[in-house]
Amino acid sequence: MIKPKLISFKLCPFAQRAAIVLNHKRVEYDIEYIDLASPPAWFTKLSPLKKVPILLVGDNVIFDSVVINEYLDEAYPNQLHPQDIIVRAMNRCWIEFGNDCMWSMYHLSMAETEAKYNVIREILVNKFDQIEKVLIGTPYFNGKAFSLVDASYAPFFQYLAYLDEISSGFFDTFRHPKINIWKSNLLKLESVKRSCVTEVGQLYREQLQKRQGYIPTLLVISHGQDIVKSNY
Ligand SMILES: N[C@@H](CCC(=O)N[C@@H](CS)C(=O)NCC(=O)O)C(=O)O
Repeated sequence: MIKPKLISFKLCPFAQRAAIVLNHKRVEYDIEYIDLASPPAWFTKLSPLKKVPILLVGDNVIFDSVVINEYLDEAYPNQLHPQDIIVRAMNRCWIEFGNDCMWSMYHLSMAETEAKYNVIREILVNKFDQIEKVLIGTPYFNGKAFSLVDASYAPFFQYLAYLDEISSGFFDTFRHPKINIWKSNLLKLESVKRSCVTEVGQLYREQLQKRQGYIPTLLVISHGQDIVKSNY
């Protein structure tokens, strides 16, 4: 089988989803991180939406993390998507919901003022209320078997945990006990830990620091070390 190559960016949670599936399935793959602020010409030519991730399989360019993961699931043994077609459809629905959560988190990190930040935070917490209601399995979304939904949410939880260190309150164990258990189960998986560069937390804080918004006012980076200013 052709060895796939994942084109990524060190701070892309979408690309991380594909790396998780590749790791989980123990697929041999190459990975190349590009600088999205100054993408190489070959990438701009290859990527129809100019976004990462793309997966190169021979001459084929597969784009969008959800499509890439579906491809990987079909191409390699040990199917992660559930067999039952209605469960599979519901899983796809919640993956789409996870995309929405990811964008809320992005908007949260870009919020210009505390008031805007609080509005988006409320939207995200309300989304958590909905997820909490559909979470019936343990340790993973569908129960015992790790699936594509899990791979989709793990990077979201990872980045939200970084934001939570700066402005806590996303992971309310009383309001969302099941989400908290799910999140912890996902973040301790080796396939998740190995899906990003080790310095991702620091890079993310540096990226936040550069933004003109509310979040940077809570975070000061000095001499390579983070100092989180308490907002309470
Ligand atoms: N729906 C896409 C979203 C990918 C995405 O937005 N990637 C970001 C980096 S995390 C990107 O490449 N942005 C560059 C741009 O928008 O120009 C997916 O799931 O793969």
